Formats: sequence, structure tokens, C-alpha cells
Amino acid sequence: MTRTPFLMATLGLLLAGTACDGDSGDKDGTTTDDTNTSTTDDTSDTEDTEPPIPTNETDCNDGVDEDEDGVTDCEDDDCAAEFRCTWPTSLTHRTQADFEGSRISCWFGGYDVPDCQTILSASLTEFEGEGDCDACDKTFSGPFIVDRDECSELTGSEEPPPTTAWFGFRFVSPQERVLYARDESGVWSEAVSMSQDNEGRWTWQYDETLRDRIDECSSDTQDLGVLHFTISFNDTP
Ligand SMILES: [Ca+2]
Ligand SMILES: [Ca+2]
Repeated sequence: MTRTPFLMATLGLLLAGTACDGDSGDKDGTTTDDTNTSTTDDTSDTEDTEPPIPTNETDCNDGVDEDEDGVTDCEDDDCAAEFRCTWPTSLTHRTQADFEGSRISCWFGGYDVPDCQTILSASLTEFEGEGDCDACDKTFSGPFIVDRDECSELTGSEEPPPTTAWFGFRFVSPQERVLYARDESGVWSEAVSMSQDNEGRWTWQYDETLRDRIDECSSDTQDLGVLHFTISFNDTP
């Protein structure tokens, strides 16, 4: 009869490198012969001196530990203010569908379509590899957990709820993320722009009116009711 659409989405990773800027020192061979001021060691012949080691991470997206403090890029506290370093590495997700049934009119009178609720949740971790979202900064996936599924029973849907959640995000700014959805055949599309609510959740809501033909009532399709979807994400600390 009717189908309960479930958004499947992901997140990939690819924002172009936003580098902390830094000067990496210059190497110049000087002709002056003067003292070696190194306090740590003294080498015998250092005509070509190595550039000095920077005092902090100078590029937060190059896989190099510039300041050699043992932590690289976003792992280094020097990069804490870098936008890309605030992107989550894992998320929790919840899809809630609240169906409000309508009154169906039939030749014999009519009846109320019952309300129902379906809730899916998922713990999502970052995914990189075949099938991730090319247009996204990050792709996330994880198994869907069906917390409640009244609606597929009500609607007689022959489609089981999806077993794997896929979501993609493009991180536009600290205040905006674009959600990408993946369909059953693995094709990604931009879904919606999300913003954060007062509780820190990234949320998107939309309504969808379900229509179908009730054989015993009429040959025309009828309004069965409205599905209110709430799709939300929380960054995992
Ligand atoms: Ca680096
Ligand atoms: Ca470092």
C-alpha cells in the first residue's frame, strides 16, 4: 500500500585543505663562518642547515607533524580553532516518523486511518572507501536500529526498513551543514541544509502526505494522512 520513505545518507571527507598559515623558515647558505649556536648538539660540518622546526603545527591538513610534537594535524591542539578540525568523527542519528491518519470516506460511510510512529536510530562512524559520498566532506555509516515500527505494519509495506544508515555531510560553516542522501542503488544526492537547534542537534523536519486507493471505498486515490519526519544528528563527543 504505502511506503515509508527513509532517508539514507552519508558523509565523506574532502574539503580542500584549510591550512593554518605559517612560515617554514628559509634556508640560506651563508658565507659567514660563525659560531654554531645550537644548544643541543654540535655537528661538525653543517654547511646546509635544516630549516628550523616550527613551534606549532603550520598546516592542519597535510598529514605532517610540522612541529614534531608527536601529534599531527587535527590531533594537535594547535589546530583546535581550525574549522575542519571541529568536524565530528562519529554521530548519533535518529529518524522519527509520526503518521497522522485522515478520515477516509467510503460508500458505506467511512473510517479513521490510525496514527502510527516509527523510530530508527543509528550510531554512525566515519566511512572512507568505495561507495562514499564524493561531494561530501565526510561520509558516515552504521547499522540502523528499529526502535519502533508501527507504520510499516499499518501500511502493509512489503519493504523492510533499511539495515544500514548512510549519511553524507558537507560542512559549510559552524552554523550550517548540508545533508546528502544515498538511495538503494548507491547514488548520492544533496538532500537539505541543516542547522543546529538549541540543544545542539542538527535537525531537519518535513511532512509528506500519503495518498493511496482504498479498493473497498473508491476507485480514486484518497488522502490517508500526513507523515511528519524528524531527522536529527548529534555529534559524538
Ligand atoms: Ca600538519
Ligand atoms: Ca604537531
